[in-house]
Amino acid sequence: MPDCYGGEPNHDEAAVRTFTLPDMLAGPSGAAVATAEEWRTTARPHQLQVLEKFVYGRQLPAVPVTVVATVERADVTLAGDVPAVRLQATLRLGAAADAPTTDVLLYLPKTEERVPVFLNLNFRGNHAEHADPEIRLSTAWMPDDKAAAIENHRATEASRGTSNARWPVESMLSRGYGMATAYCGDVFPDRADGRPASALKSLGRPVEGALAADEPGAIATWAWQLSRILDWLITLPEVDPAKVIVVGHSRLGKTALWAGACDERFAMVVSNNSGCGGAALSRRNFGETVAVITARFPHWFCPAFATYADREVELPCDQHTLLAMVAPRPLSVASAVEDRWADPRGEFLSCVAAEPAWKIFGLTGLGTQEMPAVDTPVGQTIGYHVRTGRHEMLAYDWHRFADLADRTLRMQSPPQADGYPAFHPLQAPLPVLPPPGAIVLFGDGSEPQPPKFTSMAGGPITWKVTDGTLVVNTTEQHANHIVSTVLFRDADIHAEFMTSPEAKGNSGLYIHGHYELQIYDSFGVQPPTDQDEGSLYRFGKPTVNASLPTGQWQVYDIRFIAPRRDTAGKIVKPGNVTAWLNGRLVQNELTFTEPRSPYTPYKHGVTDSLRGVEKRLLETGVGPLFLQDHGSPTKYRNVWIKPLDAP
Ligand code: GTR
Repeated sequence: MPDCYGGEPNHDEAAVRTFTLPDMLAGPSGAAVATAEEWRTTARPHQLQVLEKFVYGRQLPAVPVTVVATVERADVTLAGDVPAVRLQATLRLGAAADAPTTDVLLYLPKTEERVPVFLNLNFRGNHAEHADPEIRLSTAWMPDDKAAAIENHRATEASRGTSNARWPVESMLSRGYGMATAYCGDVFPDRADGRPASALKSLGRPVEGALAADEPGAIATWAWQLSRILDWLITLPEVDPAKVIVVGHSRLGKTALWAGACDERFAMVVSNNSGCGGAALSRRNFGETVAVITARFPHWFCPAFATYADREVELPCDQHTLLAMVAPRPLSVASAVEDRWADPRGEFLSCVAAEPAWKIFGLTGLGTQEMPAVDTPVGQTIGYHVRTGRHEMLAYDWHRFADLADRTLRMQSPPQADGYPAFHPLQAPLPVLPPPGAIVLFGDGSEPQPPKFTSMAGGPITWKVTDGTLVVNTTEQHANHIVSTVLFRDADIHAEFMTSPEAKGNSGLYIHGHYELQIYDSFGVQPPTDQDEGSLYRFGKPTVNASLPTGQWQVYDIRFIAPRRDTAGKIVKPGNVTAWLNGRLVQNELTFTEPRSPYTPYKHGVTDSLRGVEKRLLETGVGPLFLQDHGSPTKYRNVWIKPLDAP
């Protein structure tokens, strides 16, 4: 059946051909490289050239960037009382008389610190991205578009804010990110005959007549625009120059990937629904094809790409090669389940195929080969999700990009000093499979095993196992905690739990019986305190409120580094804890000393058995995990401990 564009794309998974992908780790000799050093020096440059030659065209040169007149700065308050600084600048790209200009709009959160910034190109002008009436109205050519109130190829006052759903400035600023954008049409009007009006002319490239096979097109020109905006962004004192993230949706997602491949100064790269010629594998004949895209948009790629129409299997690269260019930097790839034209599975498989480029750096990319369920983000240094709904870039997607940036660029500094492996736990899909070396205290219900816990008196537990979950059996004293039979000093701890509305869902992971990672119904509480979920109780509030509502499965992953004590039992080196809750980093190497809770099981409901446990703990630093009874029938499953040392 012909699609709305007149092509005949396949949308039947059963009709997808089998294919072999070219080895993206291959260097110029054809042999695959095995080390990060060889990748950087031989294979990566070679593969980048292959992408230039066959897909996007030669990279365009850097040119001097100057601000026309002055940068306009204004203090503003955005919706929801979000204080911000708005910057608008017109940048001249190059010194040539006909050098193009581009208008950049940037919102920054109000803070003394340098901030990470998301930079994206937009489709309809900066004024369309946000309703702020002070945003300069673009005067550039635009495709006619009723929904964006564009008439006779020009924006109108009614165009303001028409793409707002795609640019959630307020919530990203609240998370500490700056947001920068510019109109792609400033450097290449998006139409088949846009070339003569593009920046290519000022760069000395041919704009008419037959073009060489590797002549850059619109995508390469837009990617060049992104790099020039980056040249300027990193000069701003408010911007963290090592944390600029390039983002793009659809054709501009293809562009973001190419910009990130060509310019390693982009600290992270985000592709949203980029599809064919973006994240999706070309060899998979599903949705848009090379034939369709190069016929409809002959100006996007270099001429060579079109010659692979209907012979994608002969391409010397595929789109996983493009994704691999991002390694070892974080990469986020987002699909939408109804956006079959962009081939969500092909985008996911491309991430899977690119994984070896992260592995070579000792990093986990996706860490899974299984396509996740809808709205279930997966991955470590590569983040992937497929959202409910159609071809769009929504707040949900942006929050997933920010989650990845939070984990990788911002606060992520694994406790290297202890010599333990990086701590980027996989928290989806649930239940999570235990990693090698994990000792399962209670499983996910698939293989029933007796829980590896005792009562506080050292006898059998009275908590019930119901439908494969372990449910707190709460007693009047709220001291019917259970005690793991597995002892550890430093460890990674994983627990999945579901709170009940009773007694505010109170429970907790009581590590060594001294330090409690709080479990509590804290959904939506702002700001969360050091007694809310995600806190190390009475030591530190969570960095964000990552708590989910009662009745939903939640997941904690905790890296616990025990305090060290001298022979008199005095702490000589504080402990520290890093914790992830529901995909968010909630504690980042928080240090702690002597326990502060008045309710520790060694004080509250103490037994002879526990006196012995505490004595050994103070002498050796080794102790159990307690699951807390605090009056609420919290459910647990999939609780494991991965000891990090063998004291
Ligand atoms: C479509 C095109 C896609 C995608 C999209 C967009 O028409 O077929 O490859 O790029 O446009 O950019 O919105």
